[in-house]
Amino acid sequence: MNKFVDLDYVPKKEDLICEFSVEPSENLSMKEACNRIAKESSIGTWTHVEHLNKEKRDKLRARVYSIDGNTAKVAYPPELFEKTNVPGTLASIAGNIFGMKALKNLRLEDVYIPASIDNAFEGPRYGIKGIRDTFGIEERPLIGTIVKPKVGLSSEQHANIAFEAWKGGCDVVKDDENLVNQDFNKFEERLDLTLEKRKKAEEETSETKGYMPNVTAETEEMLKRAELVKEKGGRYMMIDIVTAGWSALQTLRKHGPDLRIHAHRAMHAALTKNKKHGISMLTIAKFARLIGVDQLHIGTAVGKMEGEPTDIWEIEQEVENKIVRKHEDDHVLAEDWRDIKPVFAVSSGGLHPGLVQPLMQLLGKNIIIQAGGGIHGHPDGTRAGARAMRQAIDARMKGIDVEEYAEDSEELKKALDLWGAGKTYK
Ligand code: CAP
Ligand code: MG
Repeated sequence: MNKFVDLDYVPKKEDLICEFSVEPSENLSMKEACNRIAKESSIGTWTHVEHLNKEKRDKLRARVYSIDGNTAKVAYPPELFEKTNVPGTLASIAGNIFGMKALKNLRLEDVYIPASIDNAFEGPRYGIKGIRDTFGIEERPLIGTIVKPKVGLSSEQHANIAFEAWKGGCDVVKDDENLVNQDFNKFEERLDLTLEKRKKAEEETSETKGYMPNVTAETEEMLKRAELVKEKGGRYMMIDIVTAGWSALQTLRKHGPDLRIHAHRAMHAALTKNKKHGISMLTIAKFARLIGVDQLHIGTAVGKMEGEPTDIWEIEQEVENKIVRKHEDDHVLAEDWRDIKPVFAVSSGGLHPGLVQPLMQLLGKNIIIQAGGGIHGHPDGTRAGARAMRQAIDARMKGIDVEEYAEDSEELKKALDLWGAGKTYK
């Protein structure tokens, strides 16, 4: 009966493994619920269908090989998947099963991706090292800002604010996730004006600066915008990976120009926020790394957006390390990323200079720290806000307490007076 549950099965290295948290519907055992998950996500349906012979059924069926409390591990034979097709793969392991009446809740916690799938993808073009080399910044976190207000500014205002941020000490400036090609701020005009200001800022500061224009759009249009960025001398493109979709991201990585990819994750929380149901951010981050983004928003723990410190730390380890070890208690499967480069983790959302210390205490130096409100909301404006942010990072890099450092840093002092100094992460 429970043909898809085989607790004696030892998964093969070639299998794709999923770890699920499962809450069966009333009157259904965990074992039967798991059976249905493996069945629906591989070769089965609600009733027996005779078209596959026994040999094929044995070869292709998914197997639940471990059930521990509400955690189940399922092994999928690699033949089930078209190796280069992320949407197709997710339609199996993260598809119909979420809607089955048999389950009250279901959460895909992690996926082990076998070598056959890894090898089919190129991963990030630049990765952490490539990005650090671009800017010639070896150790400290990169400092970024999002031009604020999110939308409503003209292209000219946008470019001027970007200039102020670069001048004050930001390395990268990005468009917001919902700024695309609106009438009040057209993509091409914004690109031209902002790149002009980037050049000026580079000349005046003798530092390399990055502008991350949001190319998110219908796929063909997105590719056109990406080409435009390349043509005009840009180094980056930004994409909203969840709203644009996996297929669009694959296309951009494979057929888009040679630019660094900044991945914003707007809408991820519709999938990730409910701890009992949906898909973990860890899983989303894995597929983003596999396809090949260079920078990915992972959360802050200390800022305005939801996210437990441990979860965010684990996501950082997952995107940055070559070998990820299994965390039995936390639903993290072991992974070997082989030749796939590390992704630069981005922390953003409600950050300000007073939060740099606790943030770096949690995530270390290999992060891109972004602040929108926490830079443009500085009492003396954007340039001072960027200075304050840079001072806060310098303080942490030198191991000096942020409040002590602020005694000789006017901009930092004003930022701390306004927003306070968080000493440790909550
Ligand atoms: C940050 C931000 C980012 C969020 C998204 C915003 O601005 O630009 O989109 O960080 O969250 O619009 O909120 P502030 P996450 O610095 O002004 O908060 O990075 O967690 O996906
Ligand atoms: Mg934003």
